Amino acid sequence: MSAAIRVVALSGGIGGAKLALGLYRTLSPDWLTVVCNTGDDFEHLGLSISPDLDTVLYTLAGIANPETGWGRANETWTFMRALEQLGGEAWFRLGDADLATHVERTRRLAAGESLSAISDDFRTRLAVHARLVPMCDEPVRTMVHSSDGVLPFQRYFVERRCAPKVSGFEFRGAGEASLTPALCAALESESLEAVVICPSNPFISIDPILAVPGMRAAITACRAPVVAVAPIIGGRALKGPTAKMMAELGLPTSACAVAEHYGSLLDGFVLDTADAAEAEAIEVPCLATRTLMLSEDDKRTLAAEVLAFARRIGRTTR
Ligand code: FO1
Repeated sequence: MSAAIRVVALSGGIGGAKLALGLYRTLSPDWLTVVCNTGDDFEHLGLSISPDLDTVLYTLAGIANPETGWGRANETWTFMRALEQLGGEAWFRLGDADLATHVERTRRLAAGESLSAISDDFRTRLAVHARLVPMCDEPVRTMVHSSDGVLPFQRYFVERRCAPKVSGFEFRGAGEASLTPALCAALESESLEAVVICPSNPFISIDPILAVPGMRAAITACRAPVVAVAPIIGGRALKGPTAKMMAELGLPTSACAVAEHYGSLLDGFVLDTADAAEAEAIEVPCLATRTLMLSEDDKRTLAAEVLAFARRIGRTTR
């Protein structure tokens, strides 16, 4: 199974999915394994919701909502309107077609299937040839320590629109989680050429993945270079609360601070040309290029550049 794996990408939702799509379109599709954050997962309306897995699944399947980046394209909202009318919880929007994903995942989890098995089946049914693996099969829940108290991730992110000031994060359940066979196989692959940390939020999208016991060690032990792409351009995050969080955590809102956050995990770092001057202060080799991904071409070009850079720098002794 692991024979063809050349690239492992670590991803959160929307920002990470863009580069994952670029990698998917650049490589032979079955060369790619995307490891998705499941710290954002939660139980809502009796359903098991896995937002980042679904965002990557829909994006690679070409059925993601282009306006929001999450949910499905051409969605209808009959269920949500009816729920609202009955006074139900409407702060987290589940479209009619998207609902099918959550209902089916919930049924299969209750029947004893693992999240890995369900995700693999969903991606096969939606004709996605890359492997899509959750960071683990056990429930891990990101809790946000904030000026409004300790909040479950989606309450902070969607309901309160990231307004509370953050002071830290907790990945509840991570201590009991373990690496899945699919993930181990991907990272141990003899053909692995690069591990790419997508331009996702380091604190709430990538750190939960790295919090799974054994994950850092497995990444460090793999034969390929590890390259991260900065989610910050010119001191700002294009989407989402990365820059706001960094400021609230007392960090500079810079690409350099992101590289420092990943520290010795990295063999190389990709930052935007706007931040090229920061490369001098970064301890690993850097590639300064355009990291803004607006078009399909941007995604493919950045993916190809990241892979060429990884090949060029190779693996340092970690
Ligand atoms: N994000 C929102 O801002 N509002 C929503 O109502 C919302 C619903 C939603 C439903 C399914 C799904 O897979 C994702 C959804 N998201 C929504 C996105 C999600 O909350 C975040 O983007 C991620 O958790 C952060 O990566």
